[in-house]
Amino acid sequence: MTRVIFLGPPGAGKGTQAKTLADHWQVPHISTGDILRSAIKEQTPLGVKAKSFVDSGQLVPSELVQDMVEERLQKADTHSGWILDGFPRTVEQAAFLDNLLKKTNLGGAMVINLDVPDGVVIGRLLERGRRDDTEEVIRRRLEIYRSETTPLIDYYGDRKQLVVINGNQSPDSVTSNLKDLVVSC
Ligand code: B4P
Repeated sequence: MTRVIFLGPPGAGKGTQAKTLADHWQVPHISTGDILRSAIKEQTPLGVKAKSFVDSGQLVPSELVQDMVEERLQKADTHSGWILDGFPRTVEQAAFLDNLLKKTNLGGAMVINLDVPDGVVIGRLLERGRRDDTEEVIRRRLEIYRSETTPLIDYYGDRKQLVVINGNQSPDSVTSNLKDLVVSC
């Protein structure tokens, strides 16, 4: 069973790699950012609550995202595995996910940290130009990444679940490193 979690700063290529590998491994790509953006577009109750957080580069309150992930992981297409992109982003969310996985008795996941320097991710995101890709919002997302998400590197490192991949290479080279890694595990 393929269960992979992508960590990394905004713009590290989590979404880019998760999409490609989900096709390759035939498992669902679960992106909390994509689910939130689609809820915002459709103006669902979740979307209305999440909008101001996403637009300003802050984390959406964990209880909203956790409910969303729990519901998604109960769908039938997750039985053969999944790729989680953008979740967990805090130690609280990681502990929540651990509990959820314990309940299913199917073991843990492999956690991949895509390592990319700040200067490179800022350039990539400015070029992408999504509505939350303005310089000010990108800098806020990076600050929050440092304070809230980097503790997960130790969290998963201590649990021997973490692998670091150099994300500062061409998308194809990163994909090839990731395929080699997961085949060899
Ligand atoms: P996300 O949608 O997760 O966005 P991201 O971190 O900016 O993007 P990612 O790393 O996936 O980069 P991508 O592959 O697209 O989050 C957005 C917002 O949602 C957050 O700020 C927050 O508000 C909210 N949110 C989401 N999850 C949450 C959670 N768990 N808790 C609370 N709030 C949450 O790549 C970026 C660009 O780089 C693309 O243009 C791509 O083409 C390019 N690129 C990728 N790989 C490249 C490479 N190797 N070389 C050159 N360019 C590359």
